[in-house]
Amino acid sequence: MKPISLTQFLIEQQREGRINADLRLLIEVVARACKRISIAVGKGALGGVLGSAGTENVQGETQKKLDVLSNEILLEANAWGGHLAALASEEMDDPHPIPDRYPKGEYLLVFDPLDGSSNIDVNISVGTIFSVLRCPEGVKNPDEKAFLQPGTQQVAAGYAVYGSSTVLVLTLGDGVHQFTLDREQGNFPLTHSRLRIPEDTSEFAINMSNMRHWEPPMRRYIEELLAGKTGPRRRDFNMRWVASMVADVHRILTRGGIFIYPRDLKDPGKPGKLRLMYEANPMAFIVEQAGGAATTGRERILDITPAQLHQRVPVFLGSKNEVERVTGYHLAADRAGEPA
Ligand code: FDP
Repeated sequence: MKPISLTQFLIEQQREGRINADLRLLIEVVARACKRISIAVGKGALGGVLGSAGTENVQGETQKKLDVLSNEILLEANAWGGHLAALASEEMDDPHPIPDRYPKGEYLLVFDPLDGSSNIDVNISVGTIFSVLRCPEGVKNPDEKAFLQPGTQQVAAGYAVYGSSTVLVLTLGDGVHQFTLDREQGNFPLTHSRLRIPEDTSEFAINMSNMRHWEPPMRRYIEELLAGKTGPRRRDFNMRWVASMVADVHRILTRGGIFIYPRDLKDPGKPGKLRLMYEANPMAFIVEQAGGAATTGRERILDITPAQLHQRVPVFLGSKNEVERVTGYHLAADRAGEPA
């Protein structure tokens, strides 16, 4: 049987009363923008888009030309449709209002236009991550405060991976679904419904080069994995680290695993590397919807009320039993009053 397309899937969701017409349009527009980003990424050096843009984002990170282009594509695609009240991007200091010449809608869109920037120039998978919130009632001109909602308030989240194929993974709060870009037809057929992350895994993803900066419970957990069959876990574990969060999370969604970007003490003022609103929240929503778990090592990511748009958090997500184990190690160390 021919798979249904993203458009058909969304119409069915609307008929079943799960989404309204505006949210359907929003997802369609984001998917169309991802298709354009996919084309730009796929052109590589031929598109003249590789390399640095010579600018820095709000976090002080050097922007790549493709970071800037992807951000512009998402902004332009979403500004005029009438479905959004405002947008916020990892690449912009402040929320982006909808220009007065366009109608405004009830949703807020938050995105990381191109995740895994350091992999752009070396032909390794990168991606787009997005999250959709409702604009608080009565707010006509949403500022940063309107966006500071816990992840439990997300009405949709998804990501696209620009890899050997382009996939779009989506949750509307009722399971996780995967669509694959058909490059000839230009549409996104549904290729996997109701993805499930196995509860157990023997695969972990972490940047091991930071080990010396980790907190003791974190070191304990990884040391136990590395000890393999002869250690307390009594089995061998394998490591994979693409260094594009989208690609690492996609692998975990496909075959299980645990992804960790812990707090480290290299820069004690920084609670982690990854951004709560652009990366952790949408991925946590997706992972939980697929039966996995997502914590900061201490608390559920989706329960955090953000204090700032660009806030960072430690991230532990994926196969439930591993996330619960390492979270348990952190909580036990805190209870015992172990110094960090
Ligand atoms: P990048 O810095 O290349 O943009 O979003 C940050 C991120 O990539 C994630 O995609 C990735 O998981 C992580 O940082 C990679 O961090 P390391 O440089 O420490 O490997």
